[in-house]
Amino acid sequence: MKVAVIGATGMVGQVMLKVLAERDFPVTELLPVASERSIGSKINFRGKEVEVIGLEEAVNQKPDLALFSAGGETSLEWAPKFAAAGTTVIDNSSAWRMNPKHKLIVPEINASELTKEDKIIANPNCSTIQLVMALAPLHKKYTIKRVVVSTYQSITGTGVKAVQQLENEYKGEQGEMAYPYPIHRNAIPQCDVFEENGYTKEEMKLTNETKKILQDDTVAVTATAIRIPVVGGHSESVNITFEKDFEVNEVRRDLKEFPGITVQDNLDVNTYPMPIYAEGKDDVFVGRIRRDLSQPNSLNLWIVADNLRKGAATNAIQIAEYLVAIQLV
Ligand code: A2P
Ligand code: 11C
Repeated sequence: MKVAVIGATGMVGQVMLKVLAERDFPVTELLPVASERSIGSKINFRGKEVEVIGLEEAVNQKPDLALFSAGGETSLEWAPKFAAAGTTVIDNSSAWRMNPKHKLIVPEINASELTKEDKIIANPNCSTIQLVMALAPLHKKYTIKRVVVSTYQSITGTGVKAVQQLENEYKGEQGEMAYPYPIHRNAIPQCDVFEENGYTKEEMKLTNETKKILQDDTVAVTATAIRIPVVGGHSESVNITFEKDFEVNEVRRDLKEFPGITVQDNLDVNTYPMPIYAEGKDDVFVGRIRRDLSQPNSLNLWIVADNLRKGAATNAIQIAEYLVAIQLV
């Protein structure tokens, strides 16, 4: 299969290449694509050097599949051109996510929505993916009324510039700032830009994308997204109120049984999810599962996942694997 990775030199693109190789995705030809300034440079794929090409050349080569992670504008302009050439696009940007004509997919939850008509498929935001992974099985069984989520997000979600900012701050050096404030020894209550309603874009993605994936607008979601000086994964403190009551042990079992979730919840030995252990893994880790003692039918959870893997590259490649398995690509 001819596979184009758009944004192959970027933070998520590099992880996409790694995950394609690790999972033995049937790539017969790889087309690594980046901006003009990278054309002609070499990237490594499965131990071989491959030359980076531009978007025009890639579309002319009519790949079977294109994985996009080069920002919303590139996706808006180029995904339709690839689709018109017969390529199936899986897009990691926010460009198509809330467009009602496009599906927003987390394979464990709603891959069965996909049909051969879907030529541009949206990959959700990283913090949304790990949240809905835990919500989906619980919503099915106990019916979620409301979710209150606070995130503790890795700087890798912002990209290379943020990683550089933190490294500069460690060393006490001046450099380009990805954030309006220092991130070392800090917590910044702003992920992405503010909208008119006082929430950030990241917070609104958590609200809106969750409803779309669960196919249920009645699920109320309120979010606060915080950037912390961590690499390796996003963490989320989640409070859920259900319509029906539950047994905590049964919830633990429901989560354990859901594909792609690993429960890490043993207080006797201080076991709970943390980004240093989630880093490099494909699963979503859930722990601190406990009843909210302050009101009926309510639960508290702690969810951690590698935002570049399940939050981006792995989820996109799992969508591709599903399409291959049912012969849509
Ligand atoms: P380049 O490395 O040439 O800038 P990140 O999210 O880590 O910043 O990475 C963004 C990725 O998207 C990089 O691979 C970058 O390529 C690529 N990219 C950015 N703008 C464009 C564009 N206009 N056309 C194609 N690729 C782009
Ligand atoms: C962050 N969630 O950590 C962002 C990064 O919509 O795909 C990914 C942005 C997106 O800041």
